Amino acid sequence: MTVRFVTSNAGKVAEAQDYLEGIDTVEQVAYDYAELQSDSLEEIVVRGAEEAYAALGSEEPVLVDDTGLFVDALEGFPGPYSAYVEDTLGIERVWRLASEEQSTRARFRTVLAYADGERTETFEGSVAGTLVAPRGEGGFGYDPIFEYNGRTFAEMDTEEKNAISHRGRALAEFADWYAGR
Ligand code: ITT
Repeated sequence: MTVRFVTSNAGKVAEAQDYLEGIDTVEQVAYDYAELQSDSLEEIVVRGAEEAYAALGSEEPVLVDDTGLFVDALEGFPGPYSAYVEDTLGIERVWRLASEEQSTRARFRTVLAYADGERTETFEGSVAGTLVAPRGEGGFGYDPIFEYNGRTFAEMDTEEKNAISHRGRALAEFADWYAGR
């Protein structure tokens, strides 16, 4: 069975395909589920996955991913509003804001929701790092300003990023559960 990854973000799909290779195929599906205005990534993905599954019809399960970048010294900003802030301020200004604080520690957090019409399950992953001036050509989104062990996520290939990242950890949990369900 194919898992339909409901997202507008091809970067997320590439990481899931790489991670789930040999377990199942992942197909990107465009469906603009109503993104709940909420502080909780869980609430956003659960609603999104159930809505998408019902709207898309057919049997294949769906996967929805909501991710946020949480800057410690900025009380978790931009968090669930990370997509809006990337579009409006841009990642370089997020780094500048953080660099005026005592600490540039930040964390990525991903919650994945799987829905197949019978059940909805969530899987979570997070990673801590520091924000730096943009470096690297790989990845997407905030990757160029997120440094982990001396390299930004944009300086890693998909496999290296998946081995340590928020999404890689959530995908690991999902893969375990999916294989044994
Ligand atoms: P969908 O909602 O259609 O899945 P999106 O890109 O809007 O796509 P999110 O709301 O989950 O998805 O993303 C929040 C923001 O975080 C957005 O600006 C992404 O580019 C960024 N982002 C998500 N995952 C990331 C990652 O692994 N590395 C860097 N930035 C990431």
